[in-house]
Amino acid sequence: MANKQFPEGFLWGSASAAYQIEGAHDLDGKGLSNWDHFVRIPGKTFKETTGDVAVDHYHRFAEDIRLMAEMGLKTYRFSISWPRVIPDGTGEVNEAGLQFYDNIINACIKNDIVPMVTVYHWDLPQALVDDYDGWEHRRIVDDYVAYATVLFKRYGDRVKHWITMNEQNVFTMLGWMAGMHPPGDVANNKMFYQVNHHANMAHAKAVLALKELFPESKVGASHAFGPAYALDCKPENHVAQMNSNDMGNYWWMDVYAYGRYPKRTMKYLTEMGVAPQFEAGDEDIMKAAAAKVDFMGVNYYQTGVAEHNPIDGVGAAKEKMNNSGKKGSTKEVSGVPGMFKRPANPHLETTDWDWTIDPVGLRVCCRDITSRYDLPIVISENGLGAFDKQEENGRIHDPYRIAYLKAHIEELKIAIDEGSEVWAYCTWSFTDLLSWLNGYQKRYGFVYVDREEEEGSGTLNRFKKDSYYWYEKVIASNGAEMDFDPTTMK
Ligand code: BGP
Repeated sequence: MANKQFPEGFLWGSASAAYQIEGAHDLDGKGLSNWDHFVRIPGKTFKETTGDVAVDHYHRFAEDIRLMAEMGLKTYRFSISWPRVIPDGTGEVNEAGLQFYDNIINACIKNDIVPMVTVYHWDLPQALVDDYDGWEHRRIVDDYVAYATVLFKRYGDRVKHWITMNEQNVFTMLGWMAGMHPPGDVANNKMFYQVNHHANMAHAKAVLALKELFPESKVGASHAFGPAYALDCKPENHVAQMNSNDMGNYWWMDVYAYGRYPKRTMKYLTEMGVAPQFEAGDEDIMKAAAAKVDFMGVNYYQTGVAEHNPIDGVGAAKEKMNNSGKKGSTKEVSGVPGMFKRPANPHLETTDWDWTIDPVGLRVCCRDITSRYDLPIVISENGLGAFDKQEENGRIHDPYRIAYLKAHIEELKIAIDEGSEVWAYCTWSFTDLLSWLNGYQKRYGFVYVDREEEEGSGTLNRFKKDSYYWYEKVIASNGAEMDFDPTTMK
């Protein structure tokens, strides 16, 4: 049993994001966000779902945190809504918004749950978009840092773990390349890289600001790490794999950890005329911040495959992603001409939304980070989106989720045994919540929330799923007991 246990003090956690749970989108002085606008454009989200009410965490946070406490959760990762705190994005601060997060933080601490705060999980004040196109303008850097500093000053006495950015690679890729997140731009390579540079500078300056105020705090950014395997041992496919990891992962993680961009990709972007523009001093700031970053945050869901793609080969996907949960509806192979393409992996099962299920991939992430950066790791998200059904007696049997989490936690333990320093494992998510593009039917939580896509469709009441009881045992045994069968419970 002893050597099955995770390191002492390991943070067993779960995660959420403001827009996906809070609701109250226009209450108590909150400003509107880019997402409040985007979801109202017909066809952008599954069945036009919005986060107007979401799972009403704004009014039910006390109950949600009580459920976390009952489970024995060690850390809760949540995000703060920028427009709730600074309605116009810059300038006046909304005290009611700050108070809401005070209440959450205090409730966590009272229940021995370490609060882990994400500064930015995609909901940008719409006022900044109206004013100067948000992330597209360099002005965002100072506004972001001013916002982050408000949070650091207000909560820094109690919050010791900070995540500056959630999945910068995803919100920029879907926002400026795939047209699926705000602002809905397509194949805008030049802006994509520029926006990323702005986000990198915002991250870097916020790290420096935090360390100035609270040198002992722990800070990192959360990257959606999807490692690529080479299709086979053909040398050109190995090069494709290097290109894929460089462009899809190290482009962000090297900035967080080293304060510089990978050379091969920078050369490629320069040749294409889409490399980001720097201001004087940016490189020094990026390096100074990287030296102060404490951990690499990893959101891990799936791996990909890389294959050689000639310069006249396939480009970005034209088909829509599978947002319906109809398994097998993604067939298209996409890629970056001259760099790589992404065929399917015949060795892996997939979810109903066509995401590969690959527990070993989580170990690959940890091993890679340990070798490349030698930084501690926080798994800030990992989980399975599935169709859960509530039975008449109120129970929700989700053995598929338990199997998924168990397999991933086992691989995480192997990574730790192999030398990775892992501080935390946060599942996605604690309660069911809104999936940005996939509505409410794609459920991730330990706690079932009674609602469907239509507003007003359920009671919003909470119910513990089988996986809730299972994770409770995992936490109580510090990872040693993973075979508990919750269906045996009355
Ligand atoms: C990550 C995001 C989360 C969450 C999760 C599940 O990319 O950080 O906010 O949504 O993925 O994704 P989805 O909701 O698309 O299934």
